[in-house]
Amino acid sequence: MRVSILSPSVNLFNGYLAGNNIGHSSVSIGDLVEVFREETIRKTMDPKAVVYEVDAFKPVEDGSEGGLFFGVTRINSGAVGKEYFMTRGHYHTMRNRCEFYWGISGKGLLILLDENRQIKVEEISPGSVNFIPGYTAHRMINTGDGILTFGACWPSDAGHDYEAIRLHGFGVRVIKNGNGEPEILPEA
Ligand code: M6P
Ligand code: ZN
Repeated sequence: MRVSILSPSVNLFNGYLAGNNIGHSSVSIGDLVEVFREETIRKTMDPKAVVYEVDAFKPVEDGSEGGLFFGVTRINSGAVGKEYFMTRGHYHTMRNRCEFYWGISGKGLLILLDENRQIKVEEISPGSVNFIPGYTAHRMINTGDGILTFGACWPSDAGHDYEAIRLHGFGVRVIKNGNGEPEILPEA
């Protein structure tokens, strides 16, 4: 029997994924209409400025049952007004599907919102692991001065539901206060 050794197509430690079955997406200021509190400020900003990028390793078909996807997201440091750059945030279309997030570089906060609108905020830093239960929307926020890079692993049939967030929001906003520290405010 001859067994050959293949090099892995994914390298986690540099914060980038490259190789077969890896998709790349980039989300800019112009894509995030009405996501930040200060929509009027967002409209004055360069629409091409990148807020975050996602590399997603999808070794099985999107939507297939039983598989897993693996992503790396890089959120730039920045803000719209006082509100830190963040992901759009989503529930899973299949509401009971869970996910892991883990910190690779930089620092931030993970907002978890369940269907009873109970909110939990968890810190993320290099090496930290966060479990996202089912029925829970999740949004990552870069509260640091550098790029926040985090990994994610989720079921291939989870899907993304952005609509519930667009309609009802996350319940809280994370802003940089006068001391330069993150502060969590109830959504107006
Ligand atoms: C992580 C995963 C992805 C998600 C990405 C960006 O990598 O949770 O499924 O797409 O973050 O988050 P969002 O889709 O909310 O913008
Ligand atoms: Zn998810």
